[in-house]
Amino acid sequence: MKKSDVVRAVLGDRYHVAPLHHGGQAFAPTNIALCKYWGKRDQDINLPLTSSLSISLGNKGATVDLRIHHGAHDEIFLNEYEVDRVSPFSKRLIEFLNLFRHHHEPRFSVHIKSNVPIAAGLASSACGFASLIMALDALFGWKLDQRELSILARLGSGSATRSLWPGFVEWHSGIRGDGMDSHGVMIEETWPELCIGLLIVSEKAKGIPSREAMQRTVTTSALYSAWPAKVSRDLSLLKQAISVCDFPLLGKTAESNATTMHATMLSAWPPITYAIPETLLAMQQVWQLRSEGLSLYFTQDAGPNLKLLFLQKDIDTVKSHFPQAEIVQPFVGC
Ligand code: 2P0
Repeated sequence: MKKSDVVRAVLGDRYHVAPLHHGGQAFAPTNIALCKYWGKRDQDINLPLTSSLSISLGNKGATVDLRIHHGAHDEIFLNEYEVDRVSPFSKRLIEFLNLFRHHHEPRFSVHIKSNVPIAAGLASSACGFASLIMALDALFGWKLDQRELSILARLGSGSATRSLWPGFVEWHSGIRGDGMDSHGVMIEETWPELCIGLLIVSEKAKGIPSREAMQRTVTTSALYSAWPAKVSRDLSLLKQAISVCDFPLLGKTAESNATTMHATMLSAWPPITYAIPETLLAMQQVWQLRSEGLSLYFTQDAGPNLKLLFLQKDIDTVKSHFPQAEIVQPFVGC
């Protein structure tokens, strides 16, 4: 199955219709996985080996402003700066845009504004591709539903599948070869007291792309065979925790899911770790505070930064120990 086959299947007779408007604009939140997506059953159309579950970060994410451009090439701007057309960032984006047009026509001017650090393990590709597919939908006037948008966002980046909704989202892995059953599903429950602290220990781009790290883990780690069962257990624990607002259960399950994912990477060959010394120091600080009675947990993605998980009642305590953390309340003000 190729990406273009999926696009054709989703768009049907809307495939390659002329744009309805001159522009389209959309915002998508970034999302943090509480149960991670790590490993693919299809690398071309980003089908995962397991389901995953995330929380979207309110107004932290990306806004895409897409316009028809009458120049010789697409132009891409990130936070007001033009990005080199031949950079890996632009190439990936242009490759995605090409799925929806004939022979590079129409050309686009793409303005992306992101308020999350790019490539620091804060899922910038997730909100980037989710907002891009929504902006394309607005520009072409396809009127796709959220499920269809989620399937198309997945072609840009797996984690983008979950960035079409606020709050908790489960990405069902699906079993079909064409991936039509592999999309996000919103979990209705909200949890206003839930807080996430973005603890940036480094804004440097990650050394190894998650795409490559994931594949290396699947093919070389002896621990990976235990991962699908761990995910299935953690998904049901997380859904239980969300349904009854059991914070220690949510925190413990999310932290253990993340440390297990990183253990599979460390056991890959050549070994992979996204942690730097500051990451481990922050982890130890969380464990120390927890042993002293604070209900504080973390999760970590494909980068050195941690996301702290805690409840609103502990905001001041968390701020006093981690003054540099940016605190997000995913369910407040949305
Ligand atoms: C996640 N990550 O569930 C996991 C946890 C990183 C660690 O999804 O190859 O950029 O584009 O499908 O989505 C990062 O991988 O990978 C990711 P592709 P993606 O959030």
